[in-house]
Amino acid sequence: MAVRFAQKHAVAIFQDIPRDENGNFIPELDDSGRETDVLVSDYGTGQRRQIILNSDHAVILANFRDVVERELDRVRMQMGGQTLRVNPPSLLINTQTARQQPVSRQCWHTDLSEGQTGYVAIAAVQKFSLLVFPGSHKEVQECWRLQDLVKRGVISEASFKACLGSHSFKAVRMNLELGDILFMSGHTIHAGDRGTDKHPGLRMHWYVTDDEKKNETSQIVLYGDDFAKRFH
Ligand SMILES: O=C(O)CCC(=O)C(=O)O
Repeated sequence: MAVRFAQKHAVAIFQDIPRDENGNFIPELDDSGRETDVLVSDYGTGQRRQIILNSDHAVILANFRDVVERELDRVRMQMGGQTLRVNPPSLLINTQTARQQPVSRQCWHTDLSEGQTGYVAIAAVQKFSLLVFPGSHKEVQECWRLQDLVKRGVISEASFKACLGSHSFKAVRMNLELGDILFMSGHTIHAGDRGTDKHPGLRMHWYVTDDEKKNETSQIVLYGDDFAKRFH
């Protein structure tokens, strides 16, 4: 039932972030054709899909959700996170028509931006995999700290690049089975993996944040090629 529900109601999520012919990111336009602060996303073949489970969907995987949310709450309290809130989860699914290959990998990103603190919990309803750079939240936070120093004129762009370091990072493929829960900082770099043939890989994502989770996904290419090229 949950697979059929997700196949019917889930909508495509980003796959990558496109650039124009000059290599620049492309701003979305508002109704009057003016550029906004939001960048255009690339949804690829639209096979990675999600639906946010709000109160209208209380019966969808209710027992599974209940068990996981009790665990999330226990972790939240142990982390002293009285101010943190568990946002309604998203149900994710990989779709594939008879003519399509399985979904391909997403671009590297973090789920929360500089201004948002909290963590992400991902629970497998069916087996699936995710690509993660463990510990990369430290690199991301250091990059933001240095970018802030550049913005305030404390260090130069050249010092920023020198301070980023040359160490490169290799992603780890996390294979999750039914009931496994992966916890990571909202600033950990990761990507949805390529899919498995004819397998929906149903999974649920929760954001545990100080404020209501808004769309704060940050693709790491936005921090500059010098930062992004170290993660592969
Ligand atoms: O495919 C997945 O489970 C990962 C999706 C993801 O990381 C995201 O949409 O932020």
